[in-house]
Parts: sequence; C-alpha cells; structure tokens
Amino acid sequence: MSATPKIETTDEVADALARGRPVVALESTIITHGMPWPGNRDMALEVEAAIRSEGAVPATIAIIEGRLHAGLDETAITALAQTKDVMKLSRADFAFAISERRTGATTVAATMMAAHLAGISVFATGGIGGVHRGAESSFDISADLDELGRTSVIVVSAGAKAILDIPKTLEALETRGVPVVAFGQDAMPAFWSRDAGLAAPLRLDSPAEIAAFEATRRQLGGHGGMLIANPVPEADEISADVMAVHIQTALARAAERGVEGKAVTPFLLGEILELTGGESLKTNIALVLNNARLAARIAVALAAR
Ligand code: PSU
Ligand code: MN
Repeated sequence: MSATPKIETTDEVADALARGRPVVALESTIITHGMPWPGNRDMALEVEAAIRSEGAVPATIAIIEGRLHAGLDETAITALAQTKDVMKLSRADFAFAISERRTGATTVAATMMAAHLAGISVFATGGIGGVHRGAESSFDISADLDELGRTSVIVVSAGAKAILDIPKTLEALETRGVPVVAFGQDAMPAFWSRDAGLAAPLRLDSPAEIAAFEATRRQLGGHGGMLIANPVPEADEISADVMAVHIQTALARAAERGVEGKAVTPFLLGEILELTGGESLKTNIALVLNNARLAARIAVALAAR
C-alpha cells in the first residue's frame, strides 16, 4: 500500500504545485449543501475566477466516485453542483468516501486534510463550523475546530457562521491553540455582519503580515491551522440586529422539526435564505468572493517569501 493517497489534480494545479506558485484550496460543501442550484455553481466559478485574477490558482476539493480531487474543471463543478445525495464529508468519513467509492463534498475539516495532503497551505471558505448554540446539551461541536488545531492550513473565512455560539467557538479555538486573526479591524466578524459584538483575539492588516506570522509559526514547529476572520464588505453586509431575529426563527424551526447532526447547518442556512428573501445568499456569495481574493493575496505573499 502506498504511503500517500492518489490525488487527481487539474494540469493548472499540478503545474502550480510543481513550481511553488500560489494555490488556494476551496471547499465543496458550500456548493452542495450551502447554496441552491444554480447560484451555487455561479458562486463556485466566480470564486475560481477571483483567485486567478489575483495571480493564484484555485483548487476546489471534492471526492468524486471515490477519487480525491484537488482542482475541478468547469464541467466537474457544474456536475457536482447538481448532484443529489452527495455526502457531506468531515474527518470522520473522508476515508470512507474513498474506500466505498462514494461522491462527497468536503467541509472545512475535510478540505483542510486534503489541502495538506496536496501541499496547499491556504484555503478560502465562507464561514467555519463551530460550537452550536445549546452545545452544552446537544454536544454539537464542529470537527472544523479540531482540524484547525491539528492541520497546518490557513483558513480564510468571514468568521464562524452567526447561527453558532461565537464566544464559545472562540474559547474552543483558543484551547486548541488556533490563532484567530481579524483582518483590518479589531472586532470579530459574524459572517453576514461585520461585527459580532466582541473583539477578535488578534488583528493583522495586510497579507504580508499574515505570511510573516505563518512563517514564524512554521519555524516554531508543529503549528496547526490559523483562522483569518475577514469581514464582509460594508455594501453587502446585513446588520447583526436584523440577522439575530432571523437566526432565532430558524433555530426555533430546527428545534420544532428535531433537526440534528450534519443536517443542522444546511437546514439553518436554508431557512435563513427564505427568511431574508434571498438577501442572505447575496451576502454569502459576496463574503466568499471577498475571502477568496484575500486568500489568493496571502498565497502570493507566502510564495514570495
Ligand atoms: N460556509 C458557508 N456555507 C457552508 C459551510 C461553510 O458559507 O455550507 C459548511 C462548511 O463546509 C463547514 C460546514 O465546514 O458548513 C460546517 O458544518 P458542521 O456545522 O456540520 O460541522
Ligand atoms: Mn455538527
């Protein structure tokens, strides 16, 4: 048995990795479980274009019929965006999808694993999973947090999704030794909103500073992941007050219907989409694009060192 699993890459990704050029990994759960068709496909393709325009190469991660891909072409992205019954893969079921030849979309946790295997050190997403509200009774804490604690990939996000308990999520990240860096502001962003009403643990103002921080962490060894919390652009934000009401309604509906486990996050995102009359999706797409651009600039700054 070989030591490393085979990773299928596009020529563009293979070439960039071989030359040490900047590459940005992208997750696929946001495509299959985070947004409806056809907006999900448009988002995925626009995000790839944004990364290229910043001088980096995008690598969308997914497992397709048991094959681990780092880099999908337009046809593959379009097909995945329309496939029903795709698994939502985290660390627990990543290998299962390969051994059972299943098709699965990677969450933040599984995308970090794949990026690390492929030698990609920067990854852009929307918002990470975290400690759910009521976790003290449900025990629902995303595997994204443990993955950030163990796997050395920089994850560029708009913070943790505001449906979560953000103070508890920050505590859990601190316990795991994960630096949480707000980009360009003191406040922790809250996904659809720029300010979660609490200070971010750390702040940096440029991709070069983030690259320097990462280089120092590498020198110290065994460093694990880093979370960049990049606020959604002002023009696209929905205020935290407005979102708080929708989040309460969505949480009440989830409780009423007994939604549990992996279904919780996709259910809440779907309800919020309906409650905001589609506005939350526009904001979600805008923040992912914003994160993709920053991730590309960080990858460029790291490659230049
Ligand atoms: N960001 C989005 N939409 C999403 C997700 C992130 O804008 O759908 C996904 C990510 O893949 C993240 C997952 O890892 O939600 C968290 O799921 P859970 O809470 O079940 O761990
Ligand atoms: Mn969960």
